[in-house]
Amino acid sequence: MSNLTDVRHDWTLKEVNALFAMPFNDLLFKAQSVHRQHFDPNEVQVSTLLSIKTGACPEDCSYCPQSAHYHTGLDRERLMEVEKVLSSARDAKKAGSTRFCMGAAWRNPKDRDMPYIIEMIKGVKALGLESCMTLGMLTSEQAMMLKDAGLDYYNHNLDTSPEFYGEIITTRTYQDRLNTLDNVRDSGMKICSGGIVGMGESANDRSGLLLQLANLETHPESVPINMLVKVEGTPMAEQEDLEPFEFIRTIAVARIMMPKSHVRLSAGREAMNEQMQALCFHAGANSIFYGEKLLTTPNPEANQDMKLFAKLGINTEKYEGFSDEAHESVLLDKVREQEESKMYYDATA
Ligand code: SAM
Ligand code: DTB
Ligand code: SF4
Repeated sequence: MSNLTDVRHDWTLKEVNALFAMPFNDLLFKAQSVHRQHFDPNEVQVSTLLSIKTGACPEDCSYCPQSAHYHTGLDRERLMEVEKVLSSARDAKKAGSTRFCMGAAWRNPKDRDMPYIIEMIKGVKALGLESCMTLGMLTSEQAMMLKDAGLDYYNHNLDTSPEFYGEIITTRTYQDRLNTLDNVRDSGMKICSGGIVGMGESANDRSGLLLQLANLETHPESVPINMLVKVEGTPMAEQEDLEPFEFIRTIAVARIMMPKSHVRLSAGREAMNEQMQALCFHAGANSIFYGEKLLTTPNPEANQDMKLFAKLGINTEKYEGFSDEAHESVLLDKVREQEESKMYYDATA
């Protein structure tokens, strides 16, 4: 067995399954111990998402509300104007977010889109935010263009194990995804890559996903673990809930296997209570998507998250561009606003 500071790339399925099978308290203790070797245990990084091009995607990812293959009632939208994107980025910064993630419902970006994408990256960087994009598959030339524009992170998820993958998506292969990750890595950008659980996969598939991520030559710097958001009209709408402890275990095992990566408690928080989220942070999650919307589905209100952080004594990670005072004052304003609206409600109830 490895010790708490090892960063390994040679995990076996048997070892991963053995981590999942540990008694819950032992697993959480191990994950928290690993976490403390590399991170401040009371600090969480916050990222805000924006859908810059929504719906009508040609891919058939069976969890996704944006696929043109399903009828989810989502209005399709063209690529957003650069100024509108930057206005959302300013709001995200005001709300205390340090990373701005822009997502497009594309199989891959087209050449004609690139000038706008590049302007968006430059604008977000100029605001002093970290930038992230998720635009589908990338060629090595496209990855270099994004890197040259200043993009910090590229998100491209493996989603699940290679074995289960074919039951979820048929329009692109697992190898296509690995190739895009290679192109992003070679460009020098940081990688954000994770997956979704609760899609009806087996325990071996959850292990298999983490095995793929942790055995990459370099671990993704960010690892989003999404709980399936069930959307009416998709083939996954009626999927049975994943046992909540199994989700927390997935976070813990990801933390142990990729000790230096930020593990993000990603989609699905809207359906989680505070206690469950607190256990995820205890298991080593140290990043969230912050703001009332993910790409197209709801996320907890920023005020709710700030209140939870206050209850847990969690601070949000700062970014170079932020002074401590500016950061604190943004967050305190948020909590104060919430308190005032509660007092008003109590007084008028
Ligand atoms: N179209 C690009 C792509 O798929 O490569 C980027 C955007 S796509 C919406 C980004 C990721 O969102 C997907 O890889 C998937 O992991 C996640 N996602 C999409 N729908 C989801 C859902 N219903 N529940 C949880 N995660 C979801
Ligand atoms: C990731 O792993 N999760 C985010 C982000 N990367 C792009 C997306 C979650 C999408 C949830 C469904 C929706 O809001 O459309
Ligand atoms: Fe399209 Fe991305 Fe949704 Fe798949 S996950 S259908 S590629 S937007």
